Parts: sequence; C-alpha cells; structure tokens
Amino acid sequence: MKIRLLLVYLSILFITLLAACTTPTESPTAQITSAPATETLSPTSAATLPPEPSSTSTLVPTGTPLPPTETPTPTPLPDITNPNPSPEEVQAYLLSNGFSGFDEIVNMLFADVNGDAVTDAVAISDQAPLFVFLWQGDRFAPPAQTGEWREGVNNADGRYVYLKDYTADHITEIVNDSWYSEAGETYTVFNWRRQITKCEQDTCRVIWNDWIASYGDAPTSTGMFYYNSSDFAYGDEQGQIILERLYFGLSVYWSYIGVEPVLKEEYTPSALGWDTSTSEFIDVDLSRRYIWNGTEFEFLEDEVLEMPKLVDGDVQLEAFGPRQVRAHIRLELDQTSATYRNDRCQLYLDGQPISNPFGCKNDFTKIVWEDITGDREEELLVWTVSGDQSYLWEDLFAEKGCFHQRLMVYTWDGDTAAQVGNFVGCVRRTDLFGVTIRDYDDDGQLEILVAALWPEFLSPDQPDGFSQDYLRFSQLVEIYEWDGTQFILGSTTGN
Ligand SMILES: [Ca+2]
Ligand SMILES: [Ca+2]
Ligand SMILES: [Ca+2]
Ligand SMILES: [Ca+2]
Repeated sequence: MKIRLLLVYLSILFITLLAACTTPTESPTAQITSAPATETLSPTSAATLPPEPSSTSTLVPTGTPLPPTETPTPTPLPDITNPNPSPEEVQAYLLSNGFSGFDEIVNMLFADVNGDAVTDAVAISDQAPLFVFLWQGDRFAPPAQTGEWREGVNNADGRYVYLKDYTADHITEIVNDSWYSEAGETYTVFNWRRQITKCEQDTCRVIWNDWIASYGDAPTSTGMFYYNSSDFAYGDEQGQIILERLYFGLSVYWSYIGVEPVLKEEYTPSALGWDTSTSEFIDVDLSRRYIWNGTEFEFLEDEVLEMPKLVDGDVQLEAFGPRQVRAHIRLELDQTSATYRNDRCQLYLDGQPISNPFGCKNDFTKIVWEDITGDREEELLVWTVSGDQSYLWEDLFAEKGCFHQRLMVYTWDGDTAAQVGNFVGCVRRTDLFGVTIRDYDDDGQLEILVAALWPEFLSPDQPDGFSQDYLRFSQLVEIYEWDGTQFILGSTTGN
C-alpha cells in the first residue's frame, strides 16, 4: 500500500514538474480565444484582432490520413492584398476565416471611409452582415462588421447600402437601409430602417440607427397610417453638426405607443384626453434634431410642425329632395372596435335601395340635394370616408385600396334615380381631401377633383436616379367633367 501511495505521489509530482517545464509563454487558453475569427465580429472590436492562421495548425490531424470529407475545414486565407478584390475573393477570405451569418458576398463598394485618403472596401452580403475592409498600406485588415437587421428579426424584405457623408467631414459613412413587412389576417405593416456606420482609422461603429418610414393598413383595428421622413445634416451657427429628420404623415386612429414609429407620446389621443370614438384622429408632423457629439448622433430636440388634431365629421343621414322625396342612409355599424370602425352604408330613395352597399364611417356620412350640373335640377350627393377593404363585410371594396373619401352623384327625374358618378379619392393629408367639387377651369361648370393614389412604395433605384425615399405620395388629381349625361374623366393634374 505504501509503495502504491508513493508511486501515485511520484506520478503527480512528475506530471506537475512536466507541466511547469512545458508551460509556454502562450497559454493554450490564450490560443483558443484568439483563434476563432468570431472575435472580430463585434463592430467595436473588429479590425483590431486579425485571426492567426498558424493557430489552427494544431487542429489538423497528423495521424492516419482521413478519406476526403464533404465539408473540409477551409484553410484560412491570408489578408487580402488586392486593393480591388472581387466579391468572390472577399467571400472566400471571409468564409475561410470563420466569418458567418451570410452565404455569399453579392456586391462591393469602394471609397475612403476612414479619412486617410486611401480607398477602402465595403462587402455587402446576401444577409445582414456588411464587412468593412480598411486598407492598411499593403493589405486590407480583417474587417469590421455592421449591417444588423432590426432587433428580433431574422431577415429583411430588402436592403439598400450606399455611401453618404453625414458628419460634414467629407468622409463618407456607410448607410444601410433595410425594410420589413408584417402581415396578419387583418393588417399589413411595412417599416423601413436606416443604420449609419462611421469608420475612423482602424475601427467602425454605428452612429445612428432608427426607423425612417412606416406604412400600415389595419382596417378593422387601428386604421391606416403612413409616415415618411427625410434627413439632412448641416452645421448650425455654433459650428455644431445637426442631423435633422423631418417626419410627416397621416394617421387615422393609430396612436404611436409601444410600436414603431414612436413619435411624441405627449401627443397621443389618451395623453391629450381625446375621445377618438366619433372623430378622425390625425397625427403629428415633427422635425427631430440630433447633434453630432463626436461619437454618435445624440437626440437634441423635437419641434412640432403640425399639431395632431381631431377632425369632426359632418353627419346627415337623411335629406328631402324635390317634391319631398326622402333619401336616407341605412347603416350597419361595425362594432368590432371601440375606436375604429368601417361601417356599411347603403343609399335609399323613396324607400328603395339605389346603391350597392359601400364602406363608410357613420360619423362622416352626409347626403345632400344640390345642383352641381348647372341645370337647376338638384342631384342627390352622398359623401363619406372609409378605410380600405373591410374584413367584416367582404363586399365593401375601396376601389383604390386606400383610406378614402367617396362622393356618389345621382340624378332623379321624379321617377327613377341614375348614378352619374362614383368617385373614390385617397386621403393623403390632414385636410382629409380625397374628393372635392369646384370650377377648376373657371368656365362656370363644376368639375369633380379626385386624389388618385395612396402612397406608392419605391425601390431605391429609380429610373430617374437614386432616391432615398421609400414611400412617395402621388400628387396626381383626376378631373371629371360633366358631359350632359354623366361625369367623365377629362384630364389629370399633378404627378
Ligand atoms: Ca481609407
Ligand atoms: Ca462623415
Ligand atoms: Ca343638376
Ligand atoms: Ca369648369
């Protein structure tokens, strides 16, 4: 027993001594932490920790040769020394050095992004990562990574990467615009985000990251909204660099609490003590300013350009015409929501239905008798507003797929009613203009003006040049003229 114990003791002593003698200046743990290229994936630490190609040599088995495997571990390629590498060359370098989160490099941008007057390279992958390669004399240093998707989202519907100077130093930043859609049974939402990355010497970091545009259509719950923004950077009187963002849009029953975009919480209906159950709610337009503090664009202030407001409807559901004929609206109320409703209306004359059912809001529905053709005979006019397609009543279509104002016009000869116009105009701004009647060409005869479209989605590459706008309002207005029998499309104006 004693001999055995002694042997154990000697063995432990021997091993300890051996370990002490063979401990190199580099500990095995140090090797492991420096080996994986994933260390370089953080944007702040990237470009400072080149992966060491030699460190993986210990992982190569030296014993019996193995049959070729299907996924061999790639040998890390050395730093890129070609100042104008192809996407394939960069992709091979990245994949062999353990960079991940993408399948391929789809495009390259070349510009000086760190201010040393030497051209750098930005590799755009097919997924989230962007890799910024800064040129260092004779090679590209291992890259910094940026280009994250929106938090909690694994993929984007689209992305556009370009270079623009945001800090007024004539050194370009890397702008990563991405967009996302969400859709459920009763809603559709699109959000656009912008991430701006700035590089200095051998590091890169994100200096601004937020939403830039938003569009939603939720007819049976929160209504419709769009928000767009534009940005520009300038130096103020004190020589400070300001990033100004102009947010503008239209929101119907959508309070921006807890969802994107969050504008000013103090201007939400509940904060203002508003009852939106019987009124249209129009949201705020504002200018938001950030100041460049040398590290990032820091929030400075908001300036409200247009206060939110409630727009009360003009309601009249019954009107007596020539010879006391009674016109009225029969309503079915949408009771699916306390705050937002798409009701169902139908027009009756002398007790008989004369229209198909149409989407309406009962608080904004009005019928009037009025001569708009100039023959001194009154027409029956129906005005209303409504959201897009109702999910409650599937037969109610907004012909233009937008939150809209509708005008229907009927003539009545004392016996029969004839529809001579049915106009749907997309409401685009806070005046709620969708359809209006006026003498557009000053010839004494009234025309009907109709706003043609809701915002269009744009792709960043426009035929007429690059656009940073992803939503655009058509300003197109259709002009309908009375031809003696009905209102027909005569011309359009705007664009
Ligand atoms: Ca450079
Ligand atoms: Ca700059
Ligand atoms: Ca008339
Ligand atoms: Ca006219």
